[in-house]
Parts: sequence; C-alpha cells; structure tokens
Amino acid sequence: MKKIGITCYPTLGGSGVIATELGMKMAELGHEIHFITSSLPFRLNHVHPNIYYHEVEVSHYPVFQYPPFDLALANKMAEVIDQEKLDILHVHYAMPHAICAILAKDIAEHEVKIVTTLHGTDITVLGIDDALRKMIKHGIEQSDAVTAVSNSLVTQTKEMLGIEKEIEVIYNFVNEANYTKKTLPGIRRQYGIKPNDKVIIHISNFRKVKRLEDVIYTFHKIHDQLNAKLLLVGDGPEYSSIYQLVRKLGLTDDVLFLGKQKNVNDLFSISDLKLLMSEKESFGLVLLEAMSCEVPCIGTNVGGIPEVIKHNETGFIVELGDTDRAAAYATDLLHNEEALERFSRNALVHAREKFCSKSIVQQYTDLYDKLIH
Ligand code: GMT
Repeated sequence: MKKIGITCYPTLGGSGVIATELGMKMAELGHEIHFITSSLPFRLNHVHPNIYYHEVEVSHYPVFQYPPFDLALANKMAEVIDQEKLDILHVHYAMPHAICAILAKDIAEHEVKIVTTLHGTDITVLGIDDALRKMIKHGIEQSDAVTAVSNSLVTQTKEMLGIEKEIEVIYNFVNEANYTKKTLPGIRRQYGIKPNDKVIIHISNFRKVKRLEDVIYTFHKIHDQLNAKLLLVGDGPEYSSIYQLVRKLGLTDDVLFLGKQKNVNDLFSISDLKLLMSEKESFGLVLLEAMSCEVPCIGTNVGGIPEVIKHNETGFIVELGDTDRAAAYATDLLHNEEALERFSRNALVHAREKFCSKSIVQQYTDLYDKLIH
C-alpha cells in the first residue's frame, strides 16, 4: 500500500477527470489517496475510506496585490507530505503544479517522489509563452518521473522545450462502467429527434483551439445530404459566435445547444457520430468516451488524435480545416447502416483493448513501484 498525493485542476477538463479517476482506481486497489486541490475535484463523487481531500486556502492579506495561490499550494503539499508521510506526489499539469511540488519537496522533511503528468495545454499553449518556458522546463526536469498522454505530446514537449529527460507515454482511460452504450429511445424523443434522424455530437469547452466553426461547417454539409441533428455540449468563450453562425446558416432547428451536461454517457448513447475538429489536442479524451459508448469519431490529424482514432476502422482522420472531407466521410458512413454498425463495434473493441483502464492504471502502479523500491 502506498500513500499518494494528487494535485490537479479540480474543475471541468480532461486532466482533472483523469487525475480523479486514477485516484479513485488507486484507492480501490488499496492505496491511500490524498487530493490536494483548490476545491473538491468535480468527479470525486463518492466516499471511499482510502480517499482524503486537503483544500488549499489562499491568503487574501491586503498587501498581496495578487493572492499567492501557487505558494499556498506548495505549502499545503509540504504539510501533507510530512503529516501523511506521502510516498508519491503525482501532479497533473506541469504549470504550476510541478513547480509547486518541487518547492514542496524542498520544504518537506519527509522524502517523497514527484510524478508529473503532462496533458497538453501546459506544453502546447503555455510552453510557447516565453514568460513561462524556463519554469515549465525546470518543473519537468526536476520531477522524479514524467508521463505524457500521447507520443505526439512527448515529441512536442522535447522539441519545444529542448528536454532530454525520459517521458513515458501512458494513455488516458475512461471508467468503463460509466461509459457504456444504453438504449434510450425516450431521450431521442424528448430532444425532438425523429427516428430517421442521424445524430452527431460535439463536446468541448468551446475554446478557440476546438475550431467549433469547422464542426458547424461540417455539419452544414452533412445536413445538406441527410436528416441530421447536431448536439453541441459544453460552454466557453466561442459560444456566442457559434450561436450566431448557426443562425446565419439557417441551422437553428437542427443544432441543439445543450450547455454543460453531467450525463454525457446518455448523450453518446443517442449519437451516431462524434466530431472533433481541433487545431491542438494532445489526446482528446472525449473521443475515447465516445468510442467507449460505441460512437465512431471523425477527428483532425493533430496532436494525439491519430493515436486515438483508428482511421477507417473506428472513424476517420482529416486534415485540419478540411470540412469537405469530414462531411464526405460522415455522409458515406451515416448512409451505410452496415458500415456504421461495424465502425461502432470496432470503436468499442478499440476503446476496451488499447485504452483498457485496468492496464493503464497498472502502468501508473508500475511507475510508482519503480520509484519506490
Ligand atoms: O482541452 C482542453 O481544453 C482541456 C485540457 C485539460 O486540461 O483537461 O485537455 C488536455 O488534457 C486532456 C486530458 O489528458 C486531453 O484529452 C486534451 O487533448 C488536452 N487538450 C489539449 O491538448 C488542447
């Protein structure tokens, strides 16, 4: 049994989901898990005797122009390392969590190993910011072990930051029990989806990198060829401009803006195809969630997406911005029931085999074992 601290962004986002699911799986395996975060991770939705939560509180002393969250986090980490005698502190996101963890290790008296998992935006967006580059590089180089969620992210990290340290690829996973196709004809009806409509789904945080406009243009072209609805799930900075675009294209009746949703499993269960047209994506956890619910995916040839979608088997890969090609693939697939069923089956098998939660959690366990003999 090991004592493991976990720090992640506790709000919505794939990195927070993975960190929390990993913590819960580790707790089930008998390890003692200590979440050290600014608020309760949103996926931490059931009590478990092996799971503890330590909240980071920031001082709002008026002298501080900016409340020093990162220092408060480092201090809390050091406290928990010493009080709980942590073996491992596993941080998700290099910036600022790896830096805080290294500072905490310096402060703490008890010996702890730092594991940093890179999730993408910390490198692909923050890593190119000159103000942060050296700090991120330091965080990675000083960690005892570093993992990344795709081969593509390893290559990018090494190229962008000039890092030579070994970075192990450990793919993301989903909790299979929560991502399984259900039969829900009632939900289709409630959303006004007719029996012969095909349902396409996009889920994201509506940031510019997700290229929502490409999702809409692709759907527009599919919609010209067959009866279809687009479920847009999520919210974020691009929401208003996408809403305007949908109106301008006359798609209001067939594009359903559902906002943030908790039960995405149910929405995948009524969907035929998932679209992810991002310009940056280290993995694309939503693709795995979709495939686990038997939904084939179309994604861009960007970052880790081609490591998740098996082209021509579980979905299709298109070049960034190629909405013609995406729409052509989608229309052909949605017109062909036999192919659609085959792709759905392949998606499920691929999700369950390549990204099997048990074997991915085992990879993390092996990594912890290597650090603590
Ligand atoms: O994609 C986002 O905007 C959120 C971000 C996050 O911090 O959760 O996602 C990153 O980590 C996910 C979990 O590993 C990956 O599935 C996403 O591809 C990655 N996002 C980017 O690389 C843009």
